[in-house]
Amino acid sequence: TKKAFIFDLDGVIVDTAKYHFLAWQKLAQELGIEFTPEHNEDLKGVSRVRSLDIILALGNIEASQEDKNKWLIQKNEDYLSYLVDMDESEILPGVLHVLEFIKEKNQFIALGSASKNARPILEKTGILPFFDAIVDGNDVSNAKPDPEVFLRAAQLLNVSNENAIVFEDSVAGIQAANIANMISVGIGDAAILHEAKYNFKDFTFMDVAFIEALLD
Ligand code: B16
Ligand code: MG
Repeated sequence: TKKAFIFDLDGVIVDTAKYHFLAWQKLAQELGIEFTPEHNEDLKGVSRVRSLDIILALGNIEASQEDKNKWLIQKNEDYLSYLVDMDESEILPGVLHVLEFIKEKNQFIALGSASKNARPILEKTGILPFFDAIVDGNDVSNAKPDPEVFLRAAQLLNVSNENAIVFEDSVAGIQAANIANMISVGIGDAAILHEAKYNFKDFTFMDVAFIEALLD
């Protein structure tokens, strides 16, 4: 049976977390809210709308829906301005090698991301053709740890959950994969991602033999 290898985007394929941080920090500054890199950790894998709520809570700010909508647009415009010059050099180390190996082995590759900006990022970095299915923030209504994003990716490929492998850098994403009965692979700090079935600091630590061993 063919397996589905489902990749999270931010923190797994590209390091866009730094751009999200810059854009949120700019907004926070305007609102007089202190927003640090540590605070930013809590936004990983979290939707845009919830991210804003978390930041406003930090500053004890209650805002109208109108203001919130305005700030969400402003944050996204700033974020997109950082992506203008994005190219393949922003793909995280080891990722291309793994994508190529999975393709060579004739297995499925999918994206399972909370981001509404996923497609342009895959295009700019030149890796869009690798993907057999893309499920992103435009397609789902329930955020990780709800498994919706990964379930839909597996469904699109007609692969059962047990035959899906999820690469994730966020705790919520690992939990979502586990809830879906998929094989969870943490990319990042193993102490933080300890609920994952397997852990790798990054893709340079993942030998293709690991992928090979998951196939049958
Ligand atoms: P956007 P992922 C997530 O992407 C990011 O980790 C998170 O920080 C961001 O707020 C979210 O996407 C929404 O992104 O504002 O572009 O729609 O890690 O699920 O690939
Ligand atoms: Mg992520």
